[in-house]
Amino acid sequence: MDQDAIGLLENRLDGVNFKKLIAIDNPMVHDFVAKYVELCRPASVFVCTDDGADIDYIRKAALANKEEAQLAGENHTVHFDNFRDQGRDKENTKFLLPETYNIGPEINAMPRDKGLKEIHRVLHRIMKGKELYIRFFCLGPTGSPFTIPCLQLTDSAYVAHSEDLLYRQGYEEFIRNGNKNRFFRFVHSQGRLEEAGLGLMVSRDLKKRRVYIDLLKETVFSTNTQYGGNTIGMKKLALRLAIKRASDEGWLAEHMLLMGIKGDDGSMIYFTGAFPSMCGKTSTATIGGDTILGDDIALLKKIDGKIMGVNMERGIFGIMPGINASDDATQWKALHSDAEIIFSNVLVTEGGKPYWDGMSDTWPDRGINHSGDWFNGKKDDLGRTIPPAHKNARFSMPLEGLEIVDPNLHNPNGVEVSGIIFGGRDSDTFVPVEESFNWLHGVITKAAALESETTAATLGKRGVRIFNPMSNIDFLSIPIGTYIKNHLDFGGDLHDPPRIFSVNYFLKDMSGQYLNHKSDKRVWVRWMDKRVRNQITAIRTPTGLMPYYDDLVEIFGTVFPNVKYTEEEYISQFTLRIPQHLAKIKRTQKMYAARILYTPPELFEVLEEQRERLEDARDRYGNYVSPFKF
Ligand code: OXD
Ligand code: MN
Repeated sequence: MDQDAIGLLENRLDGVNFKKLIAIDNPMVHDFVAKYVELCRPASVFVCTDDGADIDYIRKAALANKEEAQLAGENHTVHFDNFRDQGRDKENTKFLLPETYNIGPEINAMPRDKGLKEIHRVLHRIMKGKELYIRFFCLGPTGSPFTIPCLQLTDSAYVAHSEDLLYRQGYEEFIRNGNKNRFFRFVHSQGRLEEAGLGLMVSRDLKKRRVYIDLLKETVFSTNTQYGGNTIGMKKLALRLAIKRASDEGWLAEHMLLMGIKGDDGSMIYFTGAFPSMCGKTSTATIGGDTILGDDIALLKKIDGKIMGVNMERGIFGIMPGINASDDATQWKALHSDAEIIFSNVLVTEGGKPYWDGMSDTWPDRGINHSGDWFNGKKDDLGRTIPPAHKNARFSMPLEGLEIVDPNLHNPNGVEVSGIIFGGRDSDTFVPVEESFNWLHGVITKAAALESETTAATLGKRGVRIFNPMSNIDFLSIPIGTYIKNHLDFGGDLHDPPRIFSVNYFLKDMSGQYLNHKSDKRVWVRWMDKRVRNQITAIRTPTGLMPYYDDLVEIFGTVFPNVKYTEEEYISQFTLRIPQHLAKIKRTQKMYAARILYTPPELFEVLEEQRERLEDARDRYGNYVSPFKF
C-alpha cells in the first residue's frame, strides 16, 4: 500500500511539499494523507513543517482566503463564523463505535460502519478548488511521558493558524519518531462557503455539519463548520481521543485548568480545576492563582506516587464576554498587547478595533460583525435584536502572551498537583467553597455529582441544569461509570492524594441576586491554598469542610484591603441549604441508577451517607443552617 500511496502523493503534491512529507519515515502517515487527498480532492496541498517560513505561509493564507481580516493591531486578526455556527454542535457530534462497544445512553454514538460511510460521503470532493493544509503538532510538552503527536488535515487556513497559536509544533517529533509513531489524526473541511461581514467567508452547508470520532483508529472527522470547538483538532476533538487512550492506559485526560499558587513563603503549589465551558475556568486560572499553565485541558499521570499534570495545549481559546480592565486585568492587558491574537465573532469598530460584550456599559453605534454592517438596533429575519458581538466570542492566543505564564509550561515532567477544584453554574445549592472529606467523598459528591446550567458555548437553550460529571460529559468517550471508577482508582491508592474542593461562583439569594463578586474567587483560591498547606482548620458540616468566618475575614482583608467581609455576607453565602442538597442527591442517585453504565457501588454508598448526615442536621437545626451552628 505504501508504494501506491507514495505514487499518489507524488502525483498530487508539488516537489517541495512531497519531499517534506516523505521525509517522515512512516507509512501510516503516507497512507492516511494519500487516502484523504484522493477522497477530498484539494486543488493543492501545503505541508507545514515547524519552520517559521511555513508557519508564516499559513498566517498569510488565512488573510488571502478571506478567513481572517487584519485588525488595527499589527498581530491581530478577526475571524467570523456563520451565526448559526458559533458553538459546539452537540447533536451532530458522535462517536463511531463497533457494535460490541456499549457506551451508555448519555453519550451520543452511532455504529462505526454506518458513520464512516456517511462521513466519507460528505468528504467526497469536499475540498474542490481549495488548498489542503497538513500540520503536525504535539499534545503535552515534547519529549515527555505525556507527548501525543497529532496529524491535522484541514482546508481552513484559520483552523491551521489557530492551532499554531494553541499547540506545540510536531513536525520534528514525527521525523524523530519515524515509523514508531502512535499519533492522533484529524480531517477537517469547512465545506462550501458564503460571504459574511468584511467579506469573510463562512461555512454554509450547516445541515451537513458533522463531528464524527472514530475511537478505533484514533481519528476525528469534522465537516461543514468553522467554529473552533468543532474544528480545532487538538482541542476538544483530541480530548475525546485522549480520554479513551487514558482509560486504556491508567491515566486521566481532563477538562481542567492548571495553575500555580504562591504561598506566604514564596513556594509554589499547583491546582487543577474542572469547570464546564463559560463557568469561570479561565478567570480562575488568570485571577485566582498566581501563575497559569493551562486554562482548559490537563493530562494527569501518576509518577513516583505523585499526581503530575501538564497542559495538553500551549494557548488559550478564551471567552471574550465580560472581560474588562478591572476584573480581568491580566487578560485585558494581553488582549491589548502586540501578542499574536485571532479574535472571533466580535464586532469590529471604527479603525479596526474589536468590541465584545461587557467591554463597556453601552453598545457602540455601529461596526461590522458576522451579519455585515451592524448598527445599534439591527434586527435579524425573525425580528430579534442582533447584539454587537456573540455571547461566545473568543480569542486565540499563546499562553506566553500572558504575563503570569508559569516557567514550567513546557516542563516535560509536568508539575505536582496538590489540589483539584470542581465548579459548576449552580444558582441554589453549593456554598462558594468547600473541601471534601477525602478523595472518595470528593470524587463522588463534588465531581461525579456535578451539575451545571447550560451556556452559549454549546448550541441550544441556555440556563437549563444538566448533569455534567467532572465538567467533562461533552467529551467522554468511555462509559460514564468506567470514567468515575478510573478517578476513584487514580487517587484512591495514593498515600497523600490531592485535596478535592468544590467552588460555586454563581450562588444566588432568594431574590435572584448573585451572592458574590466575580473577584471573590481570589479569596476562595487563597483559602484552598492554606488548607492544602495545613495552615488553617475548617468546619465539619454534612457536605464537607467549610471555611471559618475569621479565616475568610483575614484573607478578604489581605486580598482586598478596602473591603470588610461581614458576618451577614458569610452567613448568606455559607448557609447549608438542606432541601436543595437533598433534591440534588435524589437527582444524582436516579441518574446513576437509571442511565449510567457500570456505576461503581461506592457512589451510591457515599451519596446515601451524605443524605443521612443532611437529614440528621435538618432534624436538629431545620432546613437552612448557618455555618456557625456546626
Ligand atoms: C472550550 C469549550 O472552548 O469547552 O474550551 O467549549
Ligand atoms: Mn473547555
